[in-house]
Amino acid sequence: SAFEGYATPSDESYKTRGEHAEVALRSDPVVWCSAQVKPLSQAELCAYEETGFCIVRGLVPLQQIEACKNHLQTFTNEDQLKVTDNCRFVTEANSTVLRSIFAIHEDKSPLGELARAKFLTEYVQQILDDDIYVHQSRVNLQAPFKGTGFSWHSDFETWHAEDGMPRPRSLSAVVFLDQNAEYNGALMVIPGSHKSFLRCPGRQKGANWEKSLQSQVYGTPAEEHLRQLAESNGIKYCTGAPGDVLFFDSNLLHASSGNRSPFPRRNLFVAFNAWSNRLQAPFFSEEQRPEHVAHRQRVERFPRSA
Ligand code: 6CS
Ligand code: FE
Repeated sequence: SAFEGYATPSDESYKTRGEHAEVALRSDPVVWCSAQVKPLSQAELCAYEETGFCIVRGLVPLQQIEACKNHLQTFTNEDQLKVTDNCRFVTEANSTVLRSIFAIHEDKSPLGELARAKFLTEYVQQILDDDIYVHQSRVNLQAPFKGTGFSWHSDFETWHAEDGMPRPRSLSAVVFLDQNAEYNGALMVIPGSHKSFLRCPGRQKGANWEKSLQSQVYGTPAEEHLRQLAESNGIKYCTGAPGDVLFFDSNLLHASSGNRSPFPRRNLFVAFNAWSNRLQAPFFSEEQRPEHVAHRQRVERFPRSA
């Protein structure tokens, strides 16, 4: 078969990176807990289950947001110029403009503290109904005039293929540090798309992540499948104010246009995985991505009832 030579999970529900693009159904739950009333209400959980995301307005105090932005100013040009292989700083393609800073939750800084804050993790624990840990964290900067955005993708597709995440029992918390508007690269989502699994065409050779973090090619679905889903479900902009937090399922299709505005769009992304769903060998890739992109060793467990 097209998938020979790869480690495979016990079933092949989420096979991808084969010869052909294909639409499959997600075979796992979205909300893993049953009746629970905190912090999300039953109605909010239902909406999350249906759409694949929810936005909690004003969750992070503005003082804390300001401290994070002040700290971001300390990442200077010097850091940008130190960009080398296996480095946690990623620039825009052919540029020294900073695009992403990975493993941000490991810093002893306001950003590191925010990424591990209980008022975030309790939402994630409720939805995933398990102990959790940080699979990946980053700040995406979408610099004024220069941010180039992200192609349509499902995070889980990449995490399964390239990082060996068995199932989509994971989600991202996105803290808006700046106003997120249509004109500065606010995230776009296809509501409900998390219930399909879009098998992506083509198989990368070698270290795909070096390119994909700047501009993704492998791990992007067929345009025809994106069109079908967007036609039936629509596209929604996740706009909001500093301190708002977007929680979205790891299999929700999302993208962002570049930022041609004079305003930055800095967001903190923290991807949480269920403790029971920790990484195995990559399912559809020869190479394992580095620790700062997909944590295997440096994992701190956040217990549910703590
Ligand atoms: O490759 C990854 O794991 C990352 N790439 C994107 C564009 N989103 C999810 C994740 O942060
Ligand atoms: Fe993503």
